[in-house]
Amino acid sequence: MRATAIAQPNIAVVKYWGKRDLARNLPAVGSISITLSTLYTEMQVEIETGLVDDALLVNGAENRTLLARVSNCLNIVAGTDRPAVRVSSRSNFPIAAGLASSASAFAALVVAADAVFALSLPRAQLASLAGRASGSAARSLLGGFVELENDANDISVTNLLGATDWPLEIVVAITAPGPKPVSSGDAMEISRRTSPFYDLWIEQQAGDLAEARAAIEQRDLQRLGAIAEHNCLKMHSVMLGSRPPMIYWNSATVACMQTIRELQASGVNVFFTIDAGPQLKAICAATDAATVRAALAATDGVVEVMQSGVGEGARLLST
Ligand code: 2P0
Repeated sequence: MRATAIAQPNIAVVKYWGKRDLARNLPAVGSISITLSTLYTEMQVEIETGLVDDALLVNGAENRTLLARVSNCLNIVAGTDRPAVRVSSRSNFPIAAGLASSASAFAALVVAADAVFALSLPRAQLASLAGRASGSAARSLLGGFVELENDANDISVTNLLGATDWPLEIVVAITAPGPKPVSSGDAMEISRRTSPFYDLWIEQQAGDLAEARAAIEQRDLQRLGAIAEHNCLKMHSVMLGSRPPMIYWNSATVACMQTIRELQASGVNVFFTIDAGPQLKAICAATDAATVRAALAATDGVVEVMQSGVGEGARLLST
């Protein structure tokens, strides 16, 4: 028995930062994201007779570091009595570098596991299970513009707009493709325990979500950009104020922000966001993507530029 699923990462315009419940990996705040179309992770899960322990290949190489997290996610989906499986993932973009590779990986994993173990779980439940493995993964179960709502006991995801409702482009400036020094999960906990700005971050999130929701409903890119840049820089301020301080940016990240400011000053409707890594993501109308891409590619320290439209949620490719 074998199943293969595909999922795209998502980029949050209102960020998830901080956990309310570590054991169940419940986020402390809601978030809103855009699911990408061209970056992807394909995940194959295979039940193999005689296999004693789970095995994991990531881009063709055995990966023991991620194996425990993958096994744990499979246990959450299918229970601990399940047979051992061989898991193989392949991503077409750098992993663990602030490009939401865990979102696409765990979204694809739950969809493949659901098929291989013949569970036929509803999508809402798959999103909740993916979120247990990686908070942002829940959002990649859906396409388009997705809100993750955070109630007392669980999370749920809803579509604010479908994949074709607002044809934006996301231009990703890669400034350092290597893995990040501190995982998002660890960094969130350091923020919660030590940042003097953490409580304010949590307190203001409902207002930021409402503003982003309204901007998306009106398809108002300038309004969305204003709240998304504010929310992103506020999240990084929480990290800057932590002890030890956490700075995911490098000089090229800052140069990219300046490039976006120059584009904005010249009348291009574009905004940026940055996650737990040094890459900058610029979001603009499809008609401006070539201009934005050229400007970021010409920015000092940018090693590669990737581009994506808005994509669909995780789905099964084959069984
Ligand atoms: C986000 N990030 O909303 C935020 C912004 C990074 C910065 O969700 O610990 O890998 O696995 O639940 O999902 C990255 O965090 O964290 C993330 P875990 P995850 O996209």
